[in-house]
Amino acid sequence: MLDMDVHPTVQTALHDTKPVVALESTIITHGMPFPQNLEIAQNVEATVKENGATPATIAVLDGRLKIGLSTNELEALAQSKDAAKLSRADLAVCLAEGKTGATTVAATMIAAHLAGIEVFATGGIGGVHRHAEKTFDISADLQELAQTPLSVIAAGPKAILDIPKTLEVLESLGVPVISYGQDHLPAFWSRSSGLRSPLRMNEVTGIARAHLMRQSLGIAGGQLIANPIPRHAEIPIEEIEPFIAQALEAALEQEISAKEVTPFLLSRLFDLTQGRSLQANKALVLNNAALGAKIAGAICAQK
Ligand code: PSU
Ligand code: MN
Repeated sequence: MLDMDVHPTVQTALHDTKPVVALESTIITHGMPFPQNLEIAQNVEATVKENGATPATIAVLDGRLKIGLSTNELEALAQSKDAAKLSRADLAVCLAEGKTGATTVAATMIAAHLAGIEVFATGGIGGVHRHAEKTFDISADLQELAQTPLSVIAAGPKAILDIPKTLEVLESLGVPVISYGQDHLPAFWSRSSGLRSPLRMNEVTGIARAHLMRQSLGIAGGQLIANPIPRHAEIPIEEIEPFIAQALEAALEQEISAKEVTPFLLSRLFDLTQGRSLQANKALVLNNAALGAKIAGAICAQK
């Protein structure tokens, strides 16, 4: 019943067991403003290629599941104002109704896995929101990491979340959280969350080995690689925290809930930091794309 449109470059790479890196599209439609979103999405694809892998940006366009977008499709998606935000809960309905939507981390993992892709690079994952004990707002991304076998490269949970609770849930779900090259868990715009990372790995080859080992053990789910933002682009946690507090207050006042919470907070932070949050976002997502390509390459080499 499902028939995916796998871009020819992605199809060839997968057929030849060459490295492929999946990329999400909610970051494009709901995470960044136009036209910077398009420029960044194109740069991310170019970075994956420069690091020896084939990029596959994933989205649903007019009811078709796209694994890899053409130049025109990427442009159209970046400009669209009515693309839905698709997580695990929404994917089938969007496809069944012939609509258009951007995939979150959760939905991108599902689609990438269906296509046979094992590595996925993004900016930040969803997690446990602050005050989740009242709102119950926990991203479906966490459950997805527990069941879909991808290595996901992100810059750590965003500091708009409750990071200690996010770590606890990931631990309960059996998701390895591996910080790349440092002891502390990074927190998206900041290199350190101030919390110790559950795991640390320094080598791409080791990360690839752990990915394949998990498969050999038959353990469901993936691994989360937390890659710290490059030093030059970092916004230290003390600097971003007051802005986060303001953004959270605005969300509460305007009664923002469910899927709107994350996009609302990101857009408020963009305004409050006068665009600095977006520059940081750009640097970290490019950094993750490069690491993702290297991990995908190492996995192919070890197969
Ligand atoms: N990180 C960003 N920008 C984003 C997101 C993460 O820098 O737009 C998106 C991702 O697609 C992630 C989603 O999967 O937010 C999480 O949304 P929620 O908290 O509603 O599950
Ligand atoms: Mn949520």
